[in-house]
Amino acid sequence: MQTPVYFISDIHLKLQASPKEKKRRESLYRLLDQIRKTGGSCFFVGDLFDFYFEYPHLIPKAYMDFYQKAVEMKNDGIELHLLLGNHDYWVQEFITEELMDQVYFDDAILEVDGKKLFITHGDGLLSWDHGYRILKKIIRSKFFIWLFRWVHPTIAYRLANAISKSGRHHTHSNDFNKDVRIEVQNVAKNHFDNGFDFMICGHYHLGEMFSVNEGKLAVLGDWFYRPSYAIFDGTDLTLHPWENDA
Ligand SMILES: [Mn+2]
Repeated sequence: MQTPVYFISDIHLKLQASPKEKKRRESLYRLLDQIRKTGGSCFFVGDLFDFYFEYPHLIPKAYMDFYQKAVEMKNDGIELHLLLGNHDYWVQEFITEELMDQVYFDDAILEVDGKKLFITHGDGLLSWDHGYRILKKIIRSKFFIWLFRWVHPTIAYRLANAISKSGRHHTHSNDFNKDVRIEVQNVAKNHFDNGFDFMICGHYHLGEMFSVNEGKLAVLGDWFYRPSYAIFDGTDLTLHPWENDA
């Protein structure tokens, strides 16, 4: 994989256009344009889309500007990687074959310039999250996806939009975040004990970096309140805020 590798997650591109959404996308595209200038790879660590479900002959039109930007990046020689999150797991050939260089349906293990990286979206990682892990298995099963495909797209997307609007996944209580910090660091420690140098995780919207033993853990921020990205330059992993004036 080409370095530097940029890691971004939880952008949650919305189905519904709004002035706020337009500003968010413009800010994202400024970062992506910067990546085009430096070269390297861009690794989306899940929940790039707030909802994505692809049908054999249909793709969502709400993300047209992103598809365009992705093509521009590829034309400039940027490698595009997408590890799927709990909001955008249901991709098919358009994403896997046309848009991205590589798509990961599960956690990814990378070896770049002699360093070992463990990359996970992070959903279902918490030890007490038993119910979610079962739900995750169901909604990712071939049968569920087959069944959902028979729901008319207009109804499927209306449903998704309603769920997305009611979602409060962007802010978590302080107590929850405290537990997450402890838990994710425990998971990271385990990986570092097994030879990994770095771990990158999304989903929890923290935008924080932790040193655990000899390793480093980045829990990426979301693109609502604390846009941030991590860079692996071939030696070290660092976390950076992006246009973070809110
Ligand atoms: Mn997520």
